[in-house]
Amino acid sequence: MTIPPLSWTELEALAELQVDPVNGPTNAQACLRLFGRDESELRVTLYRDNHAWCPYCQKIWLWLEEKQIPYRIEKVTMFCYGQKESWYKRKVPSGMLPAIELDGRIITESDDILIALEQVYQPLGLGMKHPKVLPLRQLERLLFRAWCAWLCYPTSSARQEQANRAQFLEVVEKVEFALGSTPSPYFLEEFGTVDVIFTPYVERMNASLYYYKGYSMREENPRLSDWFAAMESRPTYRGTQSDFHTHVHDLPPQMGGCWENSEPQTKINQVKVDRGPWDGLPDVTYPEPENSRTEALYRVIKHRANIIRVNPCEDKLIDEALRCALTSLIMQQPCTPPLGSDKALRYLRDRINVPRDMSIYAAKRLRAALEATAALVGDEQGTPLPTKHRRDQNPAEFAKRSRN
Ligand SMILES: N[C@@H](CCC(=O)N[C@@H](CS)C(=O)NCC(=O)O)C(=O)O
Repeated sequence: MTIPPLSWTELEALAELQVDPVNGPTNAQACLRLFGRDESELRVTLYRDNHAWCPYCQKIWLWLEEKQIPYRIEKVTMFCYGQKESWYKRKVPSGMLPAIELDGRIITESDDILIALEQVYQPLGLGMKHPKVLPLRQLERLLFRAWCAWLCYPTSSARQEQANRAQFLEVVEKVEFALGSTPSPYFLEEFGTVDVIFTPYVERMNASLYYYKGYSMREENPRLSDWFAAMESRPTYRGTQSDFHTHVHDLPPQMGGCWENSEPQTKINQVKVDRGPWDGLPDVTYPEPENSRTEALYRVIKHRANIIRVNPCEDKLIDEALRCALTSLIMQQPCTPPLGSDKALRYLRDRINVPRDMSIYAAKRLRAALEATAALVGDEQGTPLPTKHRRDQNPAEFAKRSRN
């Protein structure tokens, strides 16, 4: 038995969500963060990418959120999904992200940015140049290079693949040792800069190795597992946290390619990430918030005009199909969409972007509702996601509403 779709007005009435992007918890939608303080205290603007894909931007974002420094956010297009804004190139000719403007001075390079921020606002825990921090910063770069060597180059033989894997695991052992050398789940006695520096790439390693190499970094390493759980206890991290689906499809164009191996586990993991079920993936372990369905509904309703417009299927078809998926999401009952809309629903399923669009659990709920609704009428997949660029995600298409 399936139920009829609700109208947009009926759906809107169910999408009541209290959001305060400026003073509330960390979120990807805000263009201003005040933490309850006055605008006169603003000294910092963070320039970061629209989609929250840039790992070095996440590092600065997390640091500012942890320190509760009032700041503005200006979102800039990355080369892989659109055209770099000319106003940004006048400020930063290379177009590279992140950058900050601190008291009118532009600073680039994420490490230099943190050092400059520490001078004004004091370090987060131990500072960037502290003797306990320096070797851990080097370890993070060592881990990054071993990850790139394994993931981002094609291998000529199974032996080479094994050697790359072994080299990465050797560095992971060093990370496990470092994490185990203090009683806290963090890298040092207390949470601080080092944890912020490790976060962006460890999150991307966890996602990409699961999907392209069949290796579950978070599940196979007890100290890293505890570290992830500790990070997830922080609302700041939750607000910047992405999911497996987003990362595995945003990384190839950014990294110049991600190469999968031939392990049976790799195929199994790829099906789970692409087709679901998405709950139970080791990309998040904190308990699901009560309002995840409402959050997903609220976010889709807010952007529905653009979501419908950019979908390759006819507007009327996706309009009704989308209402069916949202009705099913919120009423927790099946709602049959029009024939031929399976492809349109799956197109959207594959383009939900965490945390840009919504938080991780809201996205899982929405993906599941889109998939279950599509499956009622067919098994046609959406247009495949490109791997060389992501211009299907060009923010210019969402420009009018992207500042909300
Ligand atoms: N060493 C730099 C690296 C920054 C970097 O590589 N940024 C990339 C994005 S992750 C970038 O801006 N690329 C240009 C683009 O994609 O538009 C830092 O630490 O800030």
